[in-house]
Amino acid sequence: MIKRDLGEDALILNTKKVKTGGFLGFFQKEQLEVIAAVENEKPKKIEEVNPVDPVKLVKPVNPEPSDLIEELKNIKQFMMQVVEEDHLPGSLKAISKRLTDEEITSEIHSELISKLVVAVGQNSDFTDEQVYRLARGEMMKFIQEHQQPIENKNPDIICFIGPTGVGKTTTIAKIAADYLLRKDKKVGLITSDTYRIAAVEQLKTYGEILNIPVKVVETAADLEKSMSELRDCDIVLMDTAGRNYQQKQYIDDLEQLLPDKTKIQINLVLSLTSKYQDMVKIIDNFQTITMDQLLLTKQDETSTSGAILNLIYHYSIPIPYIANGQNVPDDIISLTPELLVDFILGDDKHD
Ligand SMILES: Nc1nc2c(ncn2[C@@H]2O[C@H](COP(=O)(O)OP(=O)(O)OP(=O)(O)O)[C@@H](O)[C@H]2O)c(=O)[nH]1
Ligand SMILES: [Mg+2]
Repeated sequence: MIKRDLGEDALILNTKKVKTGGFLGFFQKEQLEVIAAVENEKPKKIEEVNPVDPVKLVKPVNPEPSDLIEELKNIKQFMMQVVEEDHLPGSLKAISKRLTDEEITSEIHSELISKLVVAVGQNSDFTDEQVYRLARGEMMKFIQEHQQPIENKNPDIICFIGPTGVGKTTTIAKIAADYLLRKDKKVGLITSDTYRIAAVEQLKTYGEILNIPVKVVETAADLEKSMSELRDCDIVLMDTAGRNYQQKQYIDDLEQLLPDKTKIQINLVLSLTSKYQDMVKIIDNFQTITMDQLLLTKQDETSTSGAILNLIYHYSIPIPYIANGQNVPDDIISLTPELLVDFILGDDKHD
């Protein structure tokens, strides 16, 4: 059917069975999804084709015909055999499994594996070690292509928002200490968390240890006043109450409080111990308050780091730091491509 519709040169890239329709999982129809491409035409995704129905063409994918077709040619001879993980060469199977175990999204997974299939396929005598090195190289390139540079817009105030208990206050203390002790900056702290018992005391304790001022605010007017009082500081960090940002109402509340976008840098803090889909939901909810950066915490408490790569790729947002423990100020690291490759593929102790 593909050849009939797209011509003799059509190339089938992937086929898979999908279930559609039905009710509560019953009465579903099994259909065949076929992804095909043809030279001299934009590749087309053929979706949910019932083998007995006419072929339906939908959604042209990324229109970069010349590069894409060149790449497709290379992939052609291998791709047919590697539709399923079982057919990957052994050395690549281990890498593929690793990416799956790290909970990397299928889009990133196929992109990385396709590149490796091409590289490895032409040199079938590669050792596992060589394939592992290739995988590191491809992943490094992928991160460098997609990682957003950290903006230096010099805001009046840097605000930390995020779900409950992810480590906002602790991370602020770590960053404050870094600015104060390593970068020799004058730091001020503000908190709007008058919601949780002892939240103010928690930040004030860090303020006392570091000997820096802490202001408590409840309204936008308080915030303006405190920012003005702290105008001598090189950097002002603002803590907020943890909220369930899967509910939009809390985002609206926050919007009432925060100053003009030009004055503020917003850091959304998320914990790597949470589910990727829940992170996605929270980020997607922040339409009205655009985040400038993401900070990820509790890396020490999870064995998977794929979410970091997923967020870099799917959200194009800078991720400057990863927090990896409870110790203030030590447990925070700058995220580099090398480090992320180590997290995902393991450093020297790989299988
Ligand atoms: N293991 C680990 N624990 C962390 C990390 N960051 C923070 N914590 C711990 O997580 C707990 C909550 O930290 P807080 O900084 O109070 O979190 P928060 O986001 O300010 O919490 P709320 O203000 O209540 O929303 C504390 O026990 C911290 O020590 C981290 O990177 N790794
Ligand atoms: Mg807090």
